[in-house]
Amino acid sequence: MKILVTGGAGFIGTNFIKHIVAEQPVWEVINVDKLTYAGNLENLMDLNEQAKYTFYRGDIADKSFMEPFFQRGIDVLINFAAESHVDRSIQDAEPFIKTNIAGTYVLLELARSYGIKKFIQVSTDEVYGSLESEGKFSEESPLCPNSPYSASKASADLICRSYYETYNLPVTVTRCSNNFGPYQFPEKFIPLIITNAVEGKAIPVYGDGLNVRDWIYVNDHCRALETVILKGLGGEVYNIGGNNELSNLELVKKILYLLGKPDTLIQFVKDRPGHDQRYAIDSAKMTRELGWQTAYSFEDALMVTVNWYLKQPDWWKRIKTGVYQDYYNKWYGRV
Ligand code: NAD
Ligand code: TDX
Repeated sequence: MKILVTGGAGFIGTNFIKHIVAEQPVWEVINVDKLTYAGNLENLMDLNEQAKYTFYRGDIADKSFMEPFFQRGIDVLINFAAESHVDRSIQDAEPFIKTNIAGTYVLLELARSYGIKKFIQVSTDEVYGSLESEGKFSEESPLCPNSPYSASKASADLICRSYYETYNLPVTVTRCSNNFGPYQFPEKFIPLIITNAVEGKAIPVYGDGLNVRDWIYVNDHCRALETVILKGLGGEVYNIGGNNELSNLELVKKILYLLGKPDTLIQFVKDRPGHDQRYAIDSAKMTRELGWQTAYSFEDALMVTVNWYLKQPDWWKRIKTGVYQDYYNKWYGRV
């Protein structure tokens, strides 16, 4: 089987490729990634030499660059490529529109022209918008995105839907909750907490810190995506969640405790505009129809993640200097 992974040098894509190379060694994996600030080829340097893996640098929105991959034939495409950070989308939505919407459209068009067995669009629970204290998102919940990021992902989901309904293209959309684990870029909350705490820097908590997220270990998401490739149906949406809700404040305190750092590092800062209050996802369909469920306990996975960052200071220190530092100062320094 030949699988085209787009955005495979990012956080989830990296973990997914490592998972597939280990679990499905006969699959041929092609990774196409633009290597934006979030893409890091260093992540995949340790792939074993037997791995049937190749990398190409390019943009999913560039049709002439992408076309030869489809001409040569692909069985499965899994699209991770995206601009993925909500705060960046608030500062500048343009790359989100170009990659997340126009890029997905290019992939769908090429898949329609050349044919494909499965097209998996990796989406997010954020397309459903925000919940108050009760209830969970099901696959039937209305799409109600609140940030330019989530609106761009919801747009792509709807274009995917239309390609199934109109052209019978076998597109499956997955919507996962907040991932955490090794190789996550330290602009995202969990690695930001860990790395700032290690450096003795303040931990910026938006608003009152009572916003709730459902956290899932990235390996559980990767296992779910492998299951969708093997058993998922075209035209379907599958929610993937960790069933593990925590307020941001609870989460920071847990990590500070694991690191033996004081709560005095917590610094409440200006809230994110349009900040969704709560996400909670019902993944009963994944369990009922495809037999998937999470395999990792949150506490164990958080410990593994904290230890990974403690053992990889060079990896994140290289990232946290330079261009990223400029972004950090601009965003957190705003009034
Ligand atoms: P990430 O930002 O770490 O990685 C994105 C990757 O896409 C990077 O390697 C980047 O270089 C690449 N990329 C960006 N624009 C591209 C383009 N035009 N062409 C080719 N490559 C491009 O993101 P992530 O956290 O790994 O998320 C991966 C996917 O999963 C995204 O689609 C995101 O919306 C979705 N998702 C993420 C989470 C989460 O918690 N991180 C949860 C649910 C869904
Ligand atoms: O400095 C911070 N302080 C803070 O309080 C940051 C970066 C975040 N937060 C809060 C905002 C959120 O309530 O923590 C929560 C998590 O924030 P992020 O890590 O930015 O994740 P989120 O906005 O929930 O989106 C993530 O999950 C869904 C991913 O970035 C998306 O790509 C994915 O679709």
